[in-house]
Amino acid sequence: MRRPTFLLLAPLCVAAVAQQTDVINDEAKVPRYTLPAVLTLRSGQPAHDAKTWTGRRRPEILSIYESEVYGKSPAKPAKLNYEVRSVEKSALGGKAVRKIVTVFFSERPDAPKMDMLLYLPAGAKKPVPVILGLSFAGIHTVANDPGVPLAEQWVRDVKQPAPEKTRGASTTQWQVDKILAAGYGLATIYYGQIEPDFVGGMKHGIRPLFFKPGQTEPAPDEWGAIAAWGWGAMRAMDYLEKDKDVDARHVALFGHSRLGKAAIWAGAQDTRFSIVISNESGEGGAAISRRDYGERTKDLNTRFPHWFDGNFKRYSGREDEMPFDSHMLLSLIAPRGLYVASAEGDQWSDPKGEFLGAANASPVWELFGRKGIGTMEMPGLHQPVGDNVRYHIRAGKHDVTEYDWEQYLKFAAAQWGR
Ligand code: GTR
Repeated sequence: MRRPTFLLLAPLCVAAVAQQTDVINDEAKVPRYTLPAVLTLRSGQPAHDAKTWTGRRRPEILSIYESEVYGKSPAKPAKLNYEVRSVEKSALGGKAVRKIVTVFFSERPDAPKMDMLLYLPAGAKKPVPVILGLSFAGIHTVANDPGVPLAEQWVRDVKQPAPEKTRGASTTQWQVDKILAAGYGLATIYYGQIEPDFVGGMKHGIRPLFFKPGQTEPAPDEWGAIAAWGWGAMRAMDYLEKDKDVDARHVALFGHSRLGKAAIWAGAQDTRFSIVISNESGEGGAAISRRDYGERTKDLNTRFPHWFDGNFKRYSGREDEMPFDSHMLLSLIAPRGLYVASAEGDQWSDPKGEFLGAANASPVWELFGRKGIGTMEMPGLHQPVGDNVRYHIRAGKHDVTEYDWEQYLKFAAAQWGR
């Protein structure tokens, strides 16, 4: 039986790492820390108004994250092309219009390209808002063939034209019926088409397209895989802006786990996303890095060295020296809508650290006269808090559930007024 490899491997490796003896899983053992001030310029001057924030502080934080964390990404390529490969007018039992669109990053025939699966509510009278998500499988199958190295399987299967075998395999994680019923569309892209997710996967993805002559590795401040996935989401947005059935002013970018990190970083850079949703993005995403609880910078850098840029490696075990922390990253979404969500059974992602990232970013929303999360008290289970910055923690494991989507759709309706 062919099954998405990621779904089989990820829970096992998370469990293995969680058993490391030096990982803190006890709130009483978390050492004290001090966060860098989000509303103070590097010069020490305050950034206490929206103008100073937007004109001076925001670019400072963005450039810190570009150089020290995810790495700089290139601008949109001049030769970006799209092909709408199919339009089915009556998909999902008549509830949806289904489009498959291929985005070509380069004119080179062997260059990577990505397929977007787009569902729009049938019978819509005007352009609809869309939730865009990077996905772990989508319409691509990554086989689980024992004896064949993962890297080979991945390359073999992703190089094929989308076989659509896994379409519909993760219906609980993608609540398409609820999304359509809310009057929104859903667009997904398989992240492995942008760059396969393993050490050495880079050479099969988009990053080499932008190398200078003779370059074989990104420079220490150039993009890692997370930035590459996020860049793919921005290129998907380029297409959505051109699709007349889509209301591109109302596009929410969603991501779970490592793809939650990618969604935050793409949403931080690209203000066309009107909402950013981080589902259990954890360390290197919404969670405060200085809070030594669950996953740490050194775990990311040793287990997933391809995710972040070269400069980020210097912060392993030295979180206190970071000139940034996740509240600063999340503040880059202001004054747009931001949703951060956690799961009680996902302590590796540090739910409280995720909450504190959102809570400590919230003063930036207030500069724009918009309410942020409104509390510094971590809420109990199933009690979403906040206005333009919202947070919840639910029961259950590291996953995306119906409950999560119900909250995201309520948030989108409040943000978009439709
Ligand atoms: C884990 C990783 C986390 C999270 C997760 C995922 O192994 O430690 O940072 O991103 O993977 O993406 O499932």
